[in-house]
Amino acid sequence: GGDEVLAELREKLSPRGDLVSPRGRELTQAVFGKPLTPVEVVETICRDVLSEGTPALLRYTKALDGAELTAPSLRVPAADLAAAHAAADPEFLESIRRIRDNIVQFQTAIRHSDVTIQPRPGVRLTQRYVPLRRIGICVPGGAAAYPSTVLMTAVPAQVAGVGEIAVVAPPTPFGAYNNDMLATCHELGLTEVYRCGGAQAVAAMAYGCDALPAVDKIVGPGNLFVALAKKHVFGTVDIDSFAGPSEVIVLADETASAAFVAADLLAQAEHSPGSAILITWHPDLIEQVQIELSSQLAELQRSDLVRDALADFGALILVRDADQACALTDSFAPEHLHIQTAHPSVLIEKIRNSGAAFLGHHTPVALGDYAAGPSHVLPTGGTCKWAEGLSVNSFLRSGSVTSFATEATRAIAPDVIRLAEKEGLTAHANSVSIRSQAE
Ligand code: HSO
Ligand code: ZN
Repeated sequence: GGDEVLAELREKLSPRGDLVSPRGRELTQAVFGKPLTPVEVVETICRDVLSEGTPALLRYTKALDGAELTAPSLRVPAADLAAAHAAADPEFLESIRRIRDNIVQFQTAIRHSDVTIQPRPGVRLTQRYVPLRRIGICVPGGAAAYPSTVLMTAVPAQVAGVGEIAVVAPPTPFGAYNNDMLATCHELGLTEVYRCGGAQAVAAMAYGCDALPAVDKIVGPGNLFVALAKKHVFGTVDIDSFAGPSEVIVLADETASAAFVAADLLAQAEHSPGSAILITWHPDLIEQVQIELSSQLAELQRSDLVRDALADFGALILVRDADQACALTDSFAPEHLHIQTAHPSVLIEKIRNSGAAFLGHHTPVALGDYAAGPSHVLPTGGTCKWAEGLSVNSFLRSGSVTSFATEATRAIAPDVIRLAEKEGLTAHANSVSIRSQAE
């Protein structure tokens, strides 16, 4: 049944910080002198960066990323950002600007604004929203370069009005030495870019060091070590989420195109690891999609990786009807939900849980990944049951503002005093009664 298949997938997709892999055994033996689990690695790195600061950040950048940097060369010079921008493909930069405008338009529209009510004469209650002062963005740089991640994190922060944005990317050809990534930073006016990644970059941003001043919140995707480090420093700073591999559930009926559905599943698997699940109540579609998958796979650049990801984390599930499909989807709670049916807006109403939903045959998830306007940083691993995707509002902190005139305080005083006395807190009661007595 679909239930078991999905439960098994959830299990396989959940990040494991407690296991030493064969490669991890070798690497941790070399760097730490003993085999450590990922959680132990992250705890060690965070502890060292907290106590030693910049030297520990540089030491781990050398030991784990192989880059010998100094405190000054950790930060990408302004001239390098400008040079990357000058060297970038002008059409690429035009796309970046158009996409930025799309993101700004949507994020501006959904930005929380202050709310004030005056429920009774003399009472004024406000919820006000204040941008965070300084945030840090993790940009991955392992298997591919992600200028889109710079857009999908920095632009919402800018719309919120965040004053300072630090970007960290590992010192790799896909990270802090990637021309497109650097050009995107320059285009967006991001001047603080650091050549570091992994747990050491997260720890530096959380605790602060001479070379990298502390931030208030850390966002953005990363590998297991980045995710575990963010979890470790949560509480010292805020984080966006504890993210695992990307996922999609495609719901499709007989109106769906097998070619489109297969293309969408392959796009998700391309994240390798990425989980791609089709749920349909149209039996013919499974077979048609299978045929499309193998013919489209042959044409892809990373076809081996994509094939493996599909085999490990993919599923084609046949259900009785649309209701069963919706129930299964809801319990899996996918990061991405793509509804390719005759009436997608009817089905979406039956599904509570999805990080981001895409409706219709012509709304591939890739539109959201790159250009539509909502951020592509989304809750994975079933966490969309209680978490939400990154947005402008992730960079605002709200606080209340209360103001009572004399008469209003006098009117509410008996209720306050009664409760304070019940709690045995007579000083509380007194601080109110003293005002009711005053003339
Ligand atoms: N699907 C990823 C975002 C992404 N896709 C970046 C391509 N580049 C997580 O939502
Ligand atoms: Zn994607």
